[in-house]
Amino acid sequence: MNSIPSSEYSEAYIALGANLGDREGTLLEALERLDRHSEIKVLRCSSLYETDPVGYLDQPNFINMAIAVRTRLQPEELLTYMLETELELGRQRLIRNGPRTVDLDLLWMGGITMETPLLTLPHPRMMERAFVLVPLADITEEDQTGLSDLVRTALEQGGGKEGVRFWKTCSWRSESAPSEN
Ligand code: PH2
Ligand code: MG
Ligand code: MG
Repeated sequence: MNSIPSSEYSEAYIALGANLGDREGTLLEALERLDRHSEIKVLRCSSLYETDPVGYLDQPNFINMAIAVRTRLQPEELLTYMLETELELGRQRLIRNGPRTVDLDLLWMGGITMETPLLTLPHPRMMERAFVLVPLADITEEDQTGLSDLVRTALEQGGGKEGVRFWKTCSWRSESAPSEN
């Protein structure tokens, strides 16, 4: 496993999904909680998409989106904070691939590959899922680690955007927005 020098920032990509309760509100609250961490900054967010459930079909439609963050955390530290955030927002794990108030999946982190009992990077199923790829394509243009080409190719070769419908743009303040002071 390769670790990142503790002084270095990396850019990480996270997929978010929700299909119970106030789906959009919960996703935006997750963004706030990630950004509130002193070592995580949310850089960009994709549009929000409404998506047909994949895998386990007898459940409500999801809202899915993706974000890019900058962090000095190690991958497993970031994942641990993501899992804590899921729990704080009411996530329960009852049915595999089943309904959830919020799901935060770490997809890609600075192009590194790793496999531990807790975490595999890149995320092993990300390139097969339109509900991950379509949002991701909104925010990978700036990426310097090869993710943009991988996402574009996977979208061209896979089933395209089937089951994924634009819902609304993300209202998260962008990095370049003027600050208040
Ligand atoms: N997540 C799953 C299983 N199926 N389907 C959609 N549309 N969106 C998801 O986020 C999703 C899913 C397991 O994490
Ligand atoms: Mg998931
Ligand atoms: Mg998950």
